[in-house]
Amino acid sequence: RRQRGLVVFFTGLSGSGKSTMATGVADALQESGERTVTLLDGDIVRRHLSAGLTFSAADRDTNIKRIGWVAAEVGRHGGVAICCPIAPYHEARAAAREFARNAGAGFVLVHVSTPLAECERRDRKGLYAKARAGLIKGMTGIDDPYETPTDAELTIDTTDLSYGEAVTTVLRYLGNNGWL
Ligand code: GGZ
Repeated sequence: RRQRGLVVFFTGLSGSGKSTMATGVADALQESGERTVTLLDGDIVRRHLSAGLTFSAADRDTNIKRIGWVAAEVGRHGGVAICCPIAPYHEARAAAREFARNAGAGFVLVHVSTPLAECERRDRKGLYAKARAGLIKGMTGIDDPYETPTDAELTIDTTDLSYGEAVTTVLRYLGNNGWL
């Protein structure tokens, strides 16, 4: 019998480790051969599904609702969708959860809670430095809001975690809750 669909939705600041963890979880599930996995990575979504959207509050919400809707459709058909946008607003995250619920899919919100200071220390794309210098406006965590989730199934701070430990934490949660 086909397994129930699932949406694993990572949220957190730029540089928090969301995308890395999402990729690791997606690879592990894919390799297990048990489930078909669709990874909706932030960068790729913004190049295709959400091409043309800005980082205004309204466009961020549109982006998250599109991701949430597609993820729920994947879940409707028994697949696992893994998403990793910043998703700074509670309301849009709640809408994504509701889409999944209406599609009969599970929804696991993973808050990647790595603090701003650590994300800024990593600054892999140099965006925080640019934001501090005033070259970029509306950078999440600097001069744009991030509403900390109060409804996350899992909260993971990657500051002192290896890649393997971070991925294992999510896989263990999914296993313990009957998703694997
Ligand atoms: C936040 C920004 C911004 C601003 C460009 N604020 O580290 P990254 O580079 O790869 O991840 C960030 C990505 C965020 O896009 P999302 O689609 O995930 O955002 S949202 O969920 O809010 O719609 C960052 C880059 O885009 N980026 N400008 N102003 N991140």
